[in-house]
Amino acid sequence: MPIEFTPWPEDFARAYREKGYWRGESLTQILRGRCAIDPDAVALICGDRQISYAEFDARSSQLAENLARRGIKAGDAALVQLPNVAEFYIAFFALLKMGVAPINALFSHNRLEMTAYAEQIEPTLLIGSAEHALFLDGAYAEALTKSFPMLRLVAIHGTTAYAENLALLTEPGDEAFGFNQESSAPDQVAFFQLSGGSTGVPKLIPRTHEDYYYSVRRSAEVCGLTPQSRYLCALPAPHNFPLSSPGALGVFHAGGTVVLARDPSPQTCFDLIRRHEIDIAAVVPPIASLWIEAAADGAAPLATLKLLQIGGARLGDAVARRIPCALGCRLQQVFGMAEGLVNYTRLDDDEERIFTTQGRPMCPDDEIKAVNAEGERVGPGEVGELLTRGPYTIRGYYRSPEHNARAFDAEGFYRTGDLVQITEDGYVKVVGRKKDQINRGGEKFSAEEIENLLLTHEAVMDAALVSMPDSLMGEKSCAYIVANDDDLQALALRKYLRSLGVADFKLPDRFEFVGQLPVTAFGKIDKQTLRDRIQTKLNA
Ligand code: AMP
Ligand code: DBH
Repeated sequence: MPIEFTPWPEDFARAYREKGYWRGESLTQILRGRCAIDPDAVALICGDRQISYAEFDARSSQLAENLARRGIKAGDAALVQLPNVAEFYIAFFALLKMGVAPINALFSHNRLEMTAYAEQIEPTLLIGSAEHALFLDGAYAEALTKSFPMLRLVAIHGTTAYAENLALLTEPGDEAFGFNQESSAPDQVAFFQLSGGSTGVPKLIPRTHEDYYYSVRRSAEVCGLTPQSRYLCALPAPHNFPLSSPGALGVFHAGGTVVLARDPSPQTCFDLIRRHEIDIAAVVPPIASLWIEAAADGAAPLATLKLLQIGGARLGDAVARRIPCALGCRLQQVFGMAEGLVNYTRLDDDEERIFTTQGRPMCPDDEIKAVNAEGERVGPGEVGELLTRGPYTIRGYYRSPEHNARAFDAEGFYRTGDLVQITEDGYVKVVGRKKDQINRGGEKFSAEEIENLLLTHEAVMDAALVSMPDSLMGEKSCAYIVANDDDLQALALRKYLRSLGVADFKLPDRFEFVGQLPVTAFGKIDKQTLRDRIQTKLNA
């Protein structure tokens, strides 16, 4: 059974095909295409390993073969959590070749997130990493297998006593390839992307082969990738930005080389940039600040770096202006979302544009509008919520009819929850947010998710999570708590949240204990007042 998703209306689909955005091709064509052109070119560098396109293709087919032998089949879903290692891409293509839809969890995700994903996709396959605390021993994998009887295979990157070794499953075997290359149809779901969320339960984003392929192809074009491109993947590999904007898939499409960094610190990345003559890299704003600082501290120049892409959270104009001089490269702002729409400043834009806007949509048929509270379009330069639809923006989250009714308007526009200004010539500036989300230096999560967890603590009567400004991260989170126990302390609440298995980046950075929470005229918690309060307190 193909994975369900909300299709584009027939007239839109027809237009997107006629205009060549959708080409009826599976994402697996990215690898196949490069193998036909230059199989010996280096696709991936991971530590000391250099992997050619031919080897990449062969290993992913071998893994598919081995998974198929163990009963994994087209139409299945897989829960995958890997750090930045070559096997992430090898496994991704293996699953695409088999028509198995993966959900690629971030390495920072923990038990709570992983279990919530499993509940939604009912995976037959779990791929994890022995480096992650969850998979150090077999307890969590066993618990998942108990809760999800359809889960039939666990493969772990690294050696464990309890599961198959993922890397070994990619090793060329003696047997002839027999697996059935049964990629799902190009107009069907290829994989799930993750949303930063604005509700209690994280929503999954079904992406089809041809819609995602378009965004990869067009991104590679906008960013000028060639077979000579050498891209540093320093952000978590599964994230939409380093996967597709243009990210690793864009680089593979162009025939270039992806170099994997285990973390985005200047210590790790500067060395890789010099050693592997990196010319393009992508980071979030706080990392850009760390890179600037390290460069000012006399780190050797990054001579080969031509383009630094920054996105995921709002980049301050002042930091933007420092990039070219401090790092000796051009800046490209990228404002994207896993739901689809990606905006880029263009390589030939003038500096003012590059420093002060988050770019413009990559596709001529991306429709964008900024609307006021009544849903009416506002004029150029006025602030409104950004709504969008287009050939690579989803029409619905996975199995979320109620949420979809709110997240999309009657004409199928996705309500991004971002407050923007759209300039006369179609450039977008992000000025704020309507959605109840924390964006902690590019790592996004729903306030409601954490509030719900806090409310399960016996001493917590009421809870509200709001963002507070932070000079490095842009924002951090502050939890306002009404407790029925005067002795309740921040430490105990953090410990409690940890015990629930929530990812560390979602733990409130600060707790404020209060007698009651302010409410609006409608009786809802007045978060703006709380944001103002914490800001005043921090300023004082
Ligand atoms: P998600 O929907 O979880 O993929 O997160 C996408 C969201 O990240 C956007 O809707 C914005 O709120 C935020 N975002 C991404 N890139 C930028 C950027 N360059 N500037 C400001 N916000 C951004
Ligand atoms: O933050 C994002 O989700 C994001 C940022 C830049 C994204 O999805 C993208 C580019 O594609």
